[in-house]
Amino acid sequence: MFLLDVLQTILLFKAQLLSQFAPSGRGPTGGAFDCSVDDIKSLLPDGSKLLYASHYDADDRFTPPLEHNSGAFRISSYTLPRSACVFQANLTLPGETEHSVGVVLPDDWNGRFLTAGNGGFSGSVSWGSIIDASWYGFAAVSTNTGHESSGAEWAYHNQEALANWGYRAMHDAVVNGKSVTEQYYGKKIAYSYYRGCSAGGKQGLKEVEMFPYDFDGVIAGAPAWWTTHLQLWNMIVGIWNSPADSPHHLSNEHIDLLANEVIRQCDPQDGVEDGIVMNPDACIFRPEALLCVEDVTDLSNCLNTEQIKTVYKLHNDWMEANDTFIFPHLTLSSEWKWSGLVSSPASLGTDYVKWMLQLGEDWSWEDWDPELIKLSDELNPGNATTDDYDLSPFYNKGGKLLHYHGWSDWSIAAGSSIYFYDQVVNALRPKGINPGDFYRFYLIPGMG
Ligand SMILES: [Ca+2]
Repeated sequence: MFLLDVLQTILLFKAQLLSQFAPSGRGPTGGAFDCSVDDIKSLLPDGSKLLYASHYDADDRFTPPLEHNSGAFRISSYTLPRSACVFQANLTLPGETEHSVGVVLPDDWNGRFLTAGNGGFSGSVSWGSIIDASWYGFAAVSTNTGHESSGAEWAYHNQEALANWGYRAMHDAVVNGKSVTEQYYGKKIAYSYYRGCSAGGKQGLKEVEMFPYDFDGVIAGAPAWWTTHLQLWNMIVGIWNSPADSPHHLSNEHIDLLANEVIRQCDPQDGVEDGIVMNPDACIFRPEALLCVEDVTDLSNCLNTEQIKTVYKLHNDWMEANDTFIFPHLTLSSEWKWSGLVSSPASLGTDYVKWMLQLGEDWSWEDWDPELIKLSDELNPGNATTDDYDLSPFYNKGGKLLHYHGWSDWSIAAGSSIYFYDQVVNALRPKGINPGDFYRFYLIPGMG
């Protein structure tokens, strides 16, 4: 550590010295380096490949090149809110692998550093998030987590790629992003933050658990933290509602009918009729209000008894043999988007089994077997699950964690965040740590 500190001091001194002779390039006032390809290349670790670096004025458009961002759900064009240096580079990771990082360095830097998370199976730089951050003056970094793909095929027989996705790429992006930022501006970073939602929420918690010194503050939204169970749950709720031609299947019309009935019954129970259910777990809901009566002819406006059983299954925790709790239930008021999850077994689950549990492309949801839960726990692909609940190292170094989850979340049951919070409380209270001193958890009514 001492040697690293000395090295950093020398580099910073060099940067300050150089700044006196800096060319009038495009970069921060007084900085030692400008946004030229040569300068940015010199800031990167050995073995890196700088793909491009350009300076943009405020209101200029930046379009990430498709060839380096093919895993994005769609290629967008962004307006730079402030003048900034933008670059993308491939950095090396163990096992002769690499990941791609995008970096935005605003000219008018606020002295802080922000890392942005990803979504889904997370295979592309989150350009929108880091460009947004530059509006506030943050220097910001995002990684593609080691692959360019929104699916999970890359994980098949590839433990290095799984480790990159699970935690290695993110940590590497933070370490190198910080180093580049401090060299570029010739100043130490005052504070380092993280922001991410869904898969990004999980990445934030993983950092808190594995690399507590990376961040001073972390915002983890709706974290997909329980990878080993969540991905299977994403699929099993669709299996419970399959096949589509069975009497127990809830069609999209029936789901809409149910969603409206939940709001009709639950909204007023919190005392304010505003279309929002303040506390879904406090609502007493009776789906039987939707039961088809005898001789009804229009079956699209009511539910049969088999469909009511499916509703019960979806509104209750996933339990397996011997009362084993696997995953929490979908909350009341999450029904508005159930069609996106339960219409058929979701690829978030089937892709997970095929490529991350390594069962291959021939596996289909009809092959479901509860033994897969055990396999998932044993493999814990990429060590991505964040179940090391003892957050005391992060607390002890002064870190702050802000965690939120929408009560009406239809893709990651809100109860999984409640469960996580409770486990942290169980881990920290006996150590004399009051979680409220550094960890705030918010459930947000109406947020999906
Ligand atoms: Ca209400």
